Amino acid sequence: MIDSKHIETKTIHAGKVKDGQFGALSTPIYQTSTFIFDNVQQGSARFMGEEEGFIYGRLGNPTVRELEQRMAALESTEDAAAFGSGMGAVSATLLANLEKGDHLIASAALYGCTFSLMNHKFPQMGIEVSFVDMTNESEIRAAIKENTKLIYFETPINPNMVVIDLEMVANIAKHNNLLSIVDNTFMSPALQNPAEFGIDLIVHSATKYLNGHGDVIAGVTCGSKEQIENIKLTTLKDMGAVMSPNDAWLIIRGLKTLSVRVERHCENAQRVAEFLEAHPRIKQVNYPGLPSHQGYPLIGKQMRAAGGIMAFEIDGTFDDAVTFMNSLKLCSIAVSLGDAETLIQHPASMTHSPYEEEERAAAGISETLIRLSVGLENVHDIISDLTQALDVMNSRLRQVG
Ligand code: LCS
Repeated sequence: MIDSKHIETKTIHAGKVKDGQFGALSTPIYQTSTFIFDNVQQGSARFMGEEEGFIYGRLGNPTVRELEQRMAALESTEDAAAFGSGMGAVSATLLANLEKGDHLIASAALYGCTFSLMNHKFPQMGIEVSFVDMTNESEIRAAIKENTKLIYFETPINPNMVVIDLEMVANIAKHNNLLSIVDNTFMSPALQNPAEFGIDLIVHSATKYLNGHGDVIAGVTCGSKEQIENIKLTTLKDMGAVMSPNDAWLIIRGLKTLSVRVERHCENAQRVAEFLEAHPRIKQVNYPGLPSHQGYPLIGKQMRAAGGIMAFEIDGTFDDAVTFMNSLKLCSIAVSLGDAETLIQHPASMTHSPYEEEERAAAGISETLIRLSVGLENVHDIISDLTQALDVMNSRLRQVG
């Protein structure tokens, strides 16, 4: 085991399992659904937890286990559990810690499907949710009730890029005996380690930066040994959103370049954000790397850099925004984020369509907000594409005028 504090070294070596059989450099893919026992006694001992070893693919797999160990090392937690999607991680982590009659406090703005799970499914299950402004400490404290079990949020928030103070929320949770859970998808462990600020559980959509190549749907939860064991023995085992060994292998490969990829995403995004902020047809840019952003003071404290994602408002109508997006040539109109390709999407009609119009307004997600996940292309090419699309929008406006 390599003992380094440096993220560049950790993404390549930390948690790696040495291949004792052939010394393979790259992790073997154990593409198997089950594992043969030497005899009945061994099978029984494994089921009883009296002997370590693999049993059946839904209960664990060596390739998936290596990814879990790598993620625990990267997030500085005791352990981790891998899932077949980010939503698999979110739902299994929440449901392992909630039961009928419980209450949780969540940020009003969240990824659309996480909001949908909490706003639609949880009430049907007798789980109550209070949606609050997570930047407002007194609003969080005021929402705590007798039956409150946990606090859940994202930082930066998908899609409006509001940054939440991890230490502030972790302290409220600790003083009130609540569990704190954060979705760290937008930052990845290359830029932010919530456990260092006292957050109990960290969920990821591994579909995004962790894998980084737009070819996998997956999720991971990191936390204490006790918490991860509870999730694995309840909602992961019995609800079954497990990760496939092939996907685990792709993510392990993706992790090796996480820190260099994220460094370039950040550099490119900073340049694009500055370009957009200075453009006369852009009304507002939400990017934590800009001094105008509410989260800027937390850079250097809880985030090592501002990341690769931003949201912005065109100075115009919804139709102008559509013209702009449809005129892009290099940037792809697609949901998801954290890939090599620059991706652009319209949250109100796409990722955040599970919100009703009034709910979106309450969560600070406007109808004209555009989200941009800045890729790894040459930044001049990205800016040229944005420029020409804004020019097309402008010329249409002049024709109409
Ligand atoms: N958490 C966050 C912050 C996300 O952005 C997403 C997906 C998920 C969890 C769920 O992960 P999945 O199950 O898709 O792996 N976000 C998406 C987005 O913004 N566009 O497309 C998917």
